[in-house]
Amino acid sequence: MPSKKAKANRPAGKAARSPKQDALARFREDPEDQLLTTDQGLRVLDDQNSLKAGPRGPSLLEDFILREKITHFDHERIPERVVHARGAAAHGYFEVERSLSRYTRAAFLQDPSTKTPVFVRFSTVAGSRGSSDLARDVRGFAVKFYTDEGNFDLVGNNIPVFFIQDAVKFRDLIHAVKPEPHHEIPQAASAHDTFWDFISLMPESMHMIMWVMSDRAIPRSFRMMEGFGVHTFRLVDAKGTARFAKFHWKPKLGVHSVLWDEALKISGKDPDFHRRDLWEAIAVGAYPEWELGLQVIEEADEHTFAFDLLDPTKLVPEELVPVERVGRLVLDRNPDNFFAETEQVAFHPGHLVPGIEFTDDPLLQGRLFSYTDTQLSRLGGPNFHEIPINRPVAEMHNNQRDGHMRQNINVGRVVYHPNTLGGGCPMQAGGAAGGFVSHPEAIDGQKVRERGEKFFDHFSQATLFWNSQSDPEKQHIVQALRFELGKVEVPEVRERMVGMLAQVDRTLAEQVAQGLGLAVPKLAGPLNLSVPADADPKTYQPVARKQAVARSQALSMASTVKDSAETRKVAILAADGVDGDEIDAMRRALLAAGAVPKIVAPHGGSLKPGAGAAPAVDFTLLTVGSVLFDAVFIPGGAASTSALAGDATAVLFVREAYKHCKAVAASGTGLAVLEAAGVDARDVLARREGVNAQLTGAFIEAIAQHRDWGREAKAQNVPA
Ligand code: HDE
Repeated sequence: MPSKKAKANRPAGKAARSPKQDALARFREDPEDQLLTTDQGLRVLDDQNSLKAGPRGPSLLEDFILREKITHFDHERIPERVVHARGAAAHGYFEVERSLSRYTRAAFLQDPSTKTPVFVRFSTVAGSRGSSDLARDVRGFAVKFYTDEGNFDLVGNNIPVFFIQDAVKFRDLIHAVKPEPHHEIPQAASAHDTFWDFISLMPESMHMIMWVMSDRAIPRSFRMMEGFGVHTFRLVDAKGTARFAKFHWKPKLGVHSVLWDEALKISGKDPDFHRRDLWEAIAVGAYPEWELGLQVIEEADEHTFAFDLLDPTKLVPEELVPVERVGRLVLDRNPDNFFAETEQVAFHPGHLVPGIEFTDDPLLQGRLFSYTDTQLSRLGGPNFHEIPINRPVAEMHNNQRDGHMRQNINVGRVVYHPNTLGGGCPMQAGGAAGGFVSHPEAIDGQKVRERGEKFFDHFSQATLFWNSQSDPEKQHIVQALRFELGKVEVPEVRERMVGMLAQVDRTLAEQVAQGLGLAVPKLAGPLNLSVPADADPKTYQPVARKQAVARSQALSMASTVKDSAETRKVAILAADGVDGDEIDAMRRALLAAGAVPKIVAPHGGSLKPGAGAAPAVDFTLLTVGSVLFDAVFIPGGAASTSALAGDATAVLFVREAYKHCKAVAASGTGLAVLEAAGVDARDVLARREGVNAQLTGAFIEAIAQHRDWGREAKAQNVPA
């Protein structure tokens, strides 16, 4: 009966078939043309009235249909992730460009014709499930590869280093950043006392702090983020030769961010901004794409660096070890159901395949315990690997049995090994049949609670990061620290933090201090107060080691890809009387460049044109803001532009776009709106004579550039 409507209810799913999609298809439940039933398959007569003793009588306990409905509803929630609770995900595939047999025996990395299905979940770390996408935070970038040899999970972040060096401090870090326990304030924010109190005592976090205070922590889109495996991993080839490796994801669209002022406003206008962006891009077929990059280091070179490869607060500068681009990740299908897939997916850095292994990084070692453990309470028991999204496409046979919500119906009487009654099955594979062989790393050490000597160089790479930033990026870091520390109430914590920043860079500390109304303090006593009880504090203090690289271009977003306006959202600001021909000319050019033009107007429906065709309105000014767009175009049409010039919301729209250094263009009488907004037409793209190829070309180029940072200092004075 309602098939047309039911179809409109479905997400776009044009993705090519894959073994994982075939497997998931068996679990999809589709109500199209079906009758309503209970969980037992009993057809439901009437879903509007409970069973009562007479029309006005009490409900009857025997109404098993009512009881089933309410009971299920009462148990719809599961515990959210302790960290990374807020996320969005998509399906896709991964393929290598050419065989990686020179590094690894992993089967899915041998042949460019192998398309490995993946499920990728992006997330923020600190906030709850319902928090804003635009929090200043690290983003999770977790990839599950469904390979023929079992699932491989690369559970990384969009920042290549981490706050702490040892898993033993993770709980403390997270307790410090989460809302304070007495009043549960603030949500999804590090700008509060407990976080900075902890950080001010942990010099090892200073490199990561530089990254999270940079614009990397407020991405424009998940599609415009880098990803990193963070830890050093091991690749092992068919001969058993092991090499160290760092994993990178390089986005095709480049690495781009929003400004903090935008982030704050987007959180109000559209807290689902990143989630929506990912969904919409995939739904229209603009599939997000990344290249897989590898930094490979011979085992013999392990100790040749100024830093320790096992220290997760350090990166390997690309100038020392270049990133080889080796494969392609494409996301081409939205999930059918958020809970079933995005919420129930369970990642684990210990999900490995032959040819990829972890190292002794003490942060990674702790993670190997945590991820299975956390699923036991989050997903309710040991059978979470049987949930459709978590099932491998590789066959799974073992003697694990029973437990909550077991799905498999294991046949036979033999549930142990060795056995004769089951013919010895399932049999051990052995290395030749693909059994996982752990790299026989030599271990000879004393049992100690210590860390490697080079771990104590806490500031050199923080300084490297700072020195590698462009001036606008440096300014944003200073502003971020002024904001964050400005929210700290205890003066000693603020001061201590500024003292710590002075270890990274004097100018940075001075600029932050100035904003806070402080002098840069000289910290009295040891910098590192997280010292083991019996250790001599002196041996635990930061030591600077000479680094081989003073600046690294790859660390600055200024050097990212800026060659495309694809998927960029452009607001065409218009009102009744607009010149429809100008809209058409600009819209055609934008669509040809892959951009997404939308008409924003004072009212909905369609506009009465001054010339040309009547444009349909996509959004009213009330429901959006320029912070939700990458660029603004104001076409001419005397009645339209005089209405907009007199409309405070429209004027604010333009001012904000200008202030946020976005591409702004105006044609014909559109220049009057610029004037009303106090925007100097020479600072943007303006053509009194109307739209021509030069204007559209320059506008598209400006959009591809992402922002005109040169405008920022001047634009600060625009009231918006
Ligand atoms: Fe995680 N982390 N983590 N983490 N992590 C979790 O696992 C943990 C760390 C990362 O989209 C949890 O299933 C410990 C570094 C991502 O589902 C939990 C330590 C990096 C995700 C957990 C770390 C990450 C998680 C919460 C320090 C970057 C989201 C729910 C020893 C390399 C995955 C869950 C998704 C999730 C523990 C540090 C990345 C509690 C103990 C470093 C992307 O198990």
